[in-house]
Amino acid sequence: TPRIFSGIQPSGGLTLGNYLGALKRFAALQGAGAETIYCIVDLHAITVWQQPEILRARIREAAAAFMAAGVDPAQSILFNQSQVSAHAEMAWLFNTVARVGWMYRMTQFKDKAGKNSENASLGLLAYPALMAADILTYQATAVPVGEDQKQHLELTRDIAAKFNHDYGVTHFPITEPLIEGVATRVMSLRDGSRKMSKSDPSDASRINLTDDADAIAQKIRKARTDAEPLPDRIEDLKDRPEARNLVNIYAALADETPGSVLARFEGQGFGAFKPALAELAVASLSPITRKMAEYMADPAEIDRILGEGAARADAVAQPILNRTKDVMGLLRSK
Ligand code: AQP
Repeated sequence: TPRIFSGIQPSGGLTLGNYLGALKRFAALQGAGAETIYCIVDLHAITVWQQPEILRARIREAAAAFMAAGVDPAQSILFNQSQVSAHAEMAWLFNTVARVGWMYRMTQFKDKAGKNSENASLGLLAYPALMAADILTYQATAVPVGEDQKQHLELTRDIAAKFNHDYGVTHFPITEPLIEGVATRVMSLRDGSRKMSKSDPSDASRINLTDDADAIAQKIRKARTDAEPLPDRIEDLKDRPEARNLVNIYAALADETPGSVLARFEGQGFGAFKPALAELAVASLSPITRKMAEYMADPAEIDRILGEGAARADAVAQPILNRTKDVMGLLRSK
């Protein structure tokens, strides 16, 4: 059976971008004849500074968001990365396979390290090797992600191929990225050229999964747009990134194509479109926000679920890690 793996960083409150690009699809992929393994990647989050108490809360909040979005811990394995030591061990092995030059080429490293990259954590540079470890420790065959993770997935494939080649084995699969749908890159509500991101300093740029109905409606009302009416074809929004983004968000929330959304709103301006989008967003997200709050009310239960998920993940990961060590000639007691 195909095995699907994906993760989300608890580096902030999750956004509509994380929901449409990741969580909603994670839930949809369950029970479709594949094994699904989903991870809150806390070891990735600490590649930039995290306040310990806040991080702990955000790991639980992310777990609540997964479940509220429909990830069922009985159907999928749901856990946090640092509880399964195979991730960190495999990442070290991959640090010896990956090349330094591969890491410097990553656009996410360049973006997050900024001008003073000498001062970035070594972990931020090695981030993609840990991500390859997350995926390949389960020999996962497919990874659903948003567009921004495409380059890291190509690096995962490069690491798998180099490992297999260097050691003359077919140990690791060449994982397929699943970048599908109209919401693979949800943009900021304030700037149509930037990705909606949980770590954007402007709260108005994103919709948080914890936002209430008023906040959602207000952010959509204030979203940057233009004064033109909507056309009937999405291609005609090529040079209007903010407008295109809102139409794509509508389509993704409604499970429609952008074309069918435009067929309904053609010729209308944002005075009509924004209230309709706000209503749809509130109707879609409110049940998730409510369920998240219910889960968050019982942190001990979240910890129990994550602990159980970690034990199941560990059972899959250990034999693959052991086999990797054997292939590399590392001695272990049997
Ligand atoms: N704007 C987005 N549109 C579509 N998909 C998105 N994803 C993130 N932002 C968008 C997808 O969500 C998954 C988890 O992402 P992540 O938490 O690993 O980190 P990220 O991609 O770096 O996302 P953020 O929100 O921008 O986090 P920060 O601000 O911490 O860097 C991935 O599948 C991602 O593609």
